[in-house]
Amino acid sequence: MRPALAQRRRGALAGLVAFGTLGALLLPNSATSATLTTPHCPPIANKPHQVPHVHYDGIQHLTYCYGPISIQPGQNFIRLNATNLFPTIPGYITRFDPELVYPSGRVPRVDMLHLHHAVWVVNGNPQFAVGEEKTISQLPRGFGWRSLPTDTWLINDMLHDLTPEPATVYVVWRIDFVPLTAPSAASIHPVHTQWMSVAGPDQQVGISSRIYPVFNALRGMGQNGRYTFPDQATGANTALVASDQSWTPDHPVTLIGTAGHLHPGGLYTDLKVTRGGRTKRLFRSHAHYYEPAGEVSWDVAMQGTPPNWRVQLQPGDNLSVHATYDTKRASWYEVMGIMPVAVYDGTGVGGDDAFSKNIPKRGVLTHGHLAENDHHGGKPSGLPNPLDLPNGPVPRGPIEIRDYQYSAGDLYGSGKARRPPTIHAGQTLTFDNQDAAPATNTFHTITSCRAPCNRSTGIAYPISNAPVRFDSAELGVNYKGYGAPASGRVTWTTPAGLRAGTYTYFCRVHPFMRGSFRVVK
Ligand SMILES: [Cu+2]
Repeated sequence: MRPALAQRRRGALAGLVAFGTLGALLLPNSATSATLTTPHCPPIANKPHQVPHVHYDGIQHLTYCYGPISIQPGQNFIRLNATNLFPTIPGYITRFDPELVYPSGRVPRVDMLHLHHAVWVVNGNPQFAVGEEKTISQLPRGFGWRSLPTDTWLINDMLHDLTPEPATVYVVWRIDFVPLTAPSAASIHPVHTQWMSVAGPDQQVGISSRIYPVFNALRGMGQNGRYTFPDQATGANTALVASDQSWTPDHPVTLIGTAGHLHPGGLYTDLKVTRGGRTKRLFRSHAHYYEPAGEVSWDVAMQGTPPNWRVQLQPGDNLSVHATYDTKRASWYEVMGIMPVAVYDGTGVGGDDAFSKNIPKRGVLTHGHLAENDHHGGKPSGLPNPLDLPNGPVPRGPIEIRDYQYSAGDLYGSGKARRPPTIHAGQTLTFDNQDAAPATNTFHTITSCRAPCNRSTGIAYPISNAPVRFDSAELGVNYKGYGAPASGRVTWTTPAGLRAGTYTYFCRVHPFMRGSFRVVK
């Protein structure tokens, strides 16, 4: 095993301790404020500079730990499961704060293991959602999601293990809950979540669907290094637009709050309204990157609407969501643009008409920089510079990907196997993901990165920034018939007609995997 992998293994195992079994939720009591937790939940730290709680007499702070979940090495599956981890009495949920933890309570490093996304589906409707930016949803005073013991909850999650090591985790949601029996509940107005997503067609197109609502924002798309989806979508990308990219209420409503969900490379999401041919932006959720390298990693927090943001819509108004990515620096594959909007059915709860000038614009960051994002990468690593390596032999068959290693041209290889396999212009190389065999079913990609692409792995390195763009998509077979995120293929062939030069690549799923090949005249 390569030294880097051995280190990773020790690092990952250090976080594993014994875990308990799933137990029943402690019954709530009637104190002015109570803190309750599923019994096996470890202590969970608050996020730094978190958006303040809105306090109510009788409020309960509930922590639900979903798991233990065993994550297979290299896993990148989508799952959908029922859960009974929600309040057992009627009331209002006023805050939703998600987390991912090891059984110790420690938060995994985002470059090793992360919560790619999770969506909580209540009574068939997506109600809460989170990506690795871990936005906290805090409703302003006087609003809550109504919760009943008879509700049905599903969790759709995609947990991504970026390493070849297994792990055990819990997905955690901490909620503020005001029981209907608390006198303060009478002051709370119910909201529901209107799901707004730029991509994810009702009928799956490629890997994009309602359950995996993605599009690609590739280098050079859009204008001046920025690509707004769906506004600037062209060609096949226009088929990826979601039906819930826009929504037209048939009765008066008041919008109470929203925040955007983006992937690295994302700059902002916009919520707009169109009435009688006029369009106005209601809120821009900026991605605030703490990442020193810029807009390239999960070291980011999203802006949510301020507490006094209230927007009245008339029947027939068209609400729409738009996502803008940076396409100057790199290509971003399988990205999202989502804005769940909390909606009150009716008016009389404050706010102004959508076309008023009084709607507050300044967003609120829901938390500060998170320590799990401290491993940025991009430092000297001791890996060879493929530009300096002599020509390598051309493999007789496909380049196999096996045990997270490319059989020819892998920067971790030794001897001739490390040299870039060299082909003549007009020839191609084919890759075959052997790790996609049923026993392991690990997805890999071959994605171009700027040479030498040999620096240390982290949340900001490598990225898909090569002058020549190529990407294999995720080679593998999907879990339980979901059409995503794998492409459903296990082989990929390099583009024909590559010019002479040395090409470097990485795996988007496991970015420590690096390789090169060479084209000569
Ligand atoms: Cu991989």
